[in-house]
Amino acid sequence: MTAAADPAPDGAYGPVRRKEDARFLRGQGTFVDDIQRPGMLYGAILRSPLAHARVVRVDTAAALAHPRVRAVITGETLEQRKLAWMPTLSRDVQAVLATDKVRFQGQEVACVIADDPYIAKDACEAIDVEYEPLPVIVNPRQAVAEGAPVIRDDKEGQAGNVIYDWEVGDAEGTEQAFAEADVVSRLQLHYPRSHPSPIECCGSIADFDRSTSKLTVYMTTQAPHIIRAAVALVAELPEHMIRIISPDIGGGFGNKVPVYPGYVCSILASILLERPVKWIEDKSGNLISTHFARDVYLDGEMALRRDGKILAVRMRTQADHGAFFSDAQPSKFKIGLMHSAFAAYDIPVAHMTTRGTYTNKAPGGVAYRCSFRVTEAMFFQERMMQAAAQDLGMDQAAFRRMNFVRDDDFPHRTPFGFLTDSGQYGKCLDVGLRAIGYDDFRKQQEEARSRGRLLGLGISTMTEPLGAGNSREYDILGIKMFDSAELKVHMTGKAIVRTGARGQGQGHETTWAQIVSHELGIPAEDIVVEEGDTDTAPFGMGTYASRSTPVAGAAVSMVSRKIRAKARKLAAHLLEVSEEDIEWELGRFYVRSAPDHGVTIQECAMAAYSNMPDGMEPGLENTAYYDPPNLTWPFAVYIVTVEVDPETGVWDVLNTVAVDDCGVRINPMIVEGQIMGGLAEAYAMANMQFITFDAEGNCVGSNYMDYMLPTAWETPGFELHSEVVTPCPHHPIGAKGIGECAAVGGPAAFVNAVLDALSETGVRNIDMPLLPDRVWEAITQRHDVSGAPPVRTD
Ligand code: MCN
Ligand code: CUM
Repeated sequence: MTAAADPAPDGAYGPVRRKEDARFLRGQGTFVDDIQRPGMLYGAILRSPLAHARVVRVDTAAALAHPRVRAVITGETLEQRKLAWMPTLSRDVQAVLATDKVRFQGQEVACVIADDPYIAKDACEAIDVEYEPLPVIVNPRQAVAEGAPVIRDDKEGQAGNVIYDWEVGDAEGTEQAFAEADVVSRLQLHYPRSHPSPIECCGSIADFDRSTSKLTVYMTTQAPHIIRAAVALVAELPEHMIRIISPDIGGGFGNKVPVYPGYVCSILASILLERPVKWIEDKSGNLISTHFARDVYLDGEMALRRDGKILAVRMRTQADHGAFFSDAQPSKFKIGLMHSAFAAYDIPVAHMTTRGTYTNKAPGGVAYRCSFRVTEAMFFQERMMQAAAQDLGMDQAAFRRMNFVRDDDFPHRTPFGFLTDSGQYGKCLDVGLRAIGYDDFRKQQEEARSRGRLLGLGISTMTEPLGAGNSREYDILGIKMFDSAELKVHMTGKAIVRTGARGQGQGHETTWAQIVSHELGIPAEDIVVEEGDTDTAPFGMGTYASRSTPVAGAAVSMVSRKIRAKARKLAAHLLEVSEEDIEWELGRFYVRSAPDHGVTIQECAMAAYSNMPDGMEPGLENTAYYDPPNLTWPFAVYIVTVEVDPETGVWDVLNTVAVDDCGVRINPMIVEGQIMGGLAEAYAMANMQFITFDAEGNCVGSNYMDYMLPTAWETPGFELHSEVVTPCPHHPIGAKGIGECAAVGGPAAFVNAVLDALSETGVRNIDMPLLPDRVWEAITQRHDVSGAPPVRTD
């Protein structure tokens, strides 16, 4: 079967209310912490207060003396069993519990197992750890400075703190294009660390059954099958003896892809004690130690012709990976899909160099609504576009439009080598400009300026790659990226569909049912969707990089078509005609020459169990594995207008317009929810969220007093537009991913708007978050405000 779009009659797509919300709104979801197992014990983790120190001694005697403490696991305990280190998803190793050194504040040092979680936590405080502090490295510059301490001295052959140097593109061609440029525009910025902050923290319950040797783990994971593979490696258990169950998840945002030491500790404790062991991370633990995102220094230039044509782009990036390189990303690419930058523009040549370094910070980089660092790529792209237009004295919209890939120019090879396949970029921009009232706003802005008021407008336009893989190019640890769906139609015509994805709030229980319904005409309410149990779900790579609809969703439609093909044979048998004489309309087969003579899909289902033709295998179920030919490339335009108060640096959003083209929308209401959520996060990153480190490596922002999560009160309103639909040419239902678009493209629109308001000052950059004091500094001092400000601790 090919993926070519099938002209299935329109049926089930539309703004159907989310099925899962019935239980969520009633507080009846089942999250990891809701699950109780008989005889369950509780784990708590002691974390390092220091960012870099030698571990001299860990004294657990006082903790162990507590009558209700069952075990204390330390790095030393694990080392004796060769379990102190675990493999990461980027082929590094990470300490499960510290042995030789601690390498970031919040690193896991010991794990106490007790009868209840409070005792476990108290007993952690009774553990006496002697540390010998070491010099601390908190940014890539310090990491490569002369005489810098080697953070990863556990690794043989690791002389310094560089993890990798990697490049992509055409260095020579780019050099030449720059030599021929009329204008060269430059921009340097830092995309700060940000934090996914799901409402539910990470957690697991490991339950090892000695009698069957089977290990069951309930776990907050976005990728249960990958975790099963990782556990098989760490615990040295064969895969069929491991069952990972990911129940309801209270938000993931990328936070829940990696393997965490807490998971491993609960598993090892359960194997050791032969009791179920629950570990639930607390909020500060999550904020301080969980996988972060971004923390990339971007520096680049653009070669331009006087009339505005972009000739070439050069980018240099430096990524701060923290103490362990543990990003979950395609193994072929060292810095994720950063080189998807500038894909929306027709640029002949480009070159990028990247360097990854270790620092004394929690590991991270790829996590938080990013599709493997696309967020940084698009942020730099759209900030650079604004700077270049300004340098040329060109209109922001006209400059973008002039350089867009044209509608008739697909498939298009991007400057770094991706292949984009469809889009109507100019049309999306038109819709956005009209909605924001572009020309009027520019006039208002002029007029306001003459009265000392600062109005600004920021544009961000981008296409981004969502839905890895194809399996030729994308793998994680060698496991190819494809996905799967299994569909079982019961004899009554009700059905269950399972996929290898695992939603965390995106509405899969609704949209997968809509896809089956669209393909087969079975009402969506008659279809149950189940994900996240490795014993029952078909193998898949999980949910991240907005890959569920592009890959698992495609598998859902392909398996439905396999079912339809078999049902057609059953219909021919029931109607006593040959298959060629059968026509399909949604939910029903009929005889071409006698349209009233037909059978429903439900009647076919019954026949599959009660009246199949001779020689036909009974039943109506199947599985499809889907390996997408390409990524999907949604396009988006975000336009923001702001007013900046020159006295205080406070800025207010006046208007936000979003035009998202994600191809065919299965459920427009869910899609809008995804866009609104993403814009709220984009606004938060641009405006208020700040998680940084002082010179000693202390995490500043380890609680929600310091690290702001916007509520409805802080979040401005958004105007969404859905009129541009460019179906994905290779996806069976023409859909493209949407889960990350607004978080990826949004931040640049907010930042561009504030800088546009400040255009008279000559300020080129203020690094996020654009807190009032930083904006005020830019206005009054008339200089760029870059990097995280040093946080004094004396
Ligand atoms: N959809 C649709 N029509 C389309 C595209 C998508 O109706 N053309 C629907 C989908 O069927 C799905 C939802 O929109 O119900 C998102 O789909 P998709 O773009 O495929 O993204 P994923 O389901 O793979 O979700 C992952 C993505 C990522 S990577 C992060 S990070 C993120 C995000 O989703 N985390 C989220 N959105 C989130 N939303 C919630 N509520 N919680 C998170 O943790
Ligand atoms: Cu990069 S966060 Mo999402 O891809 O799970």
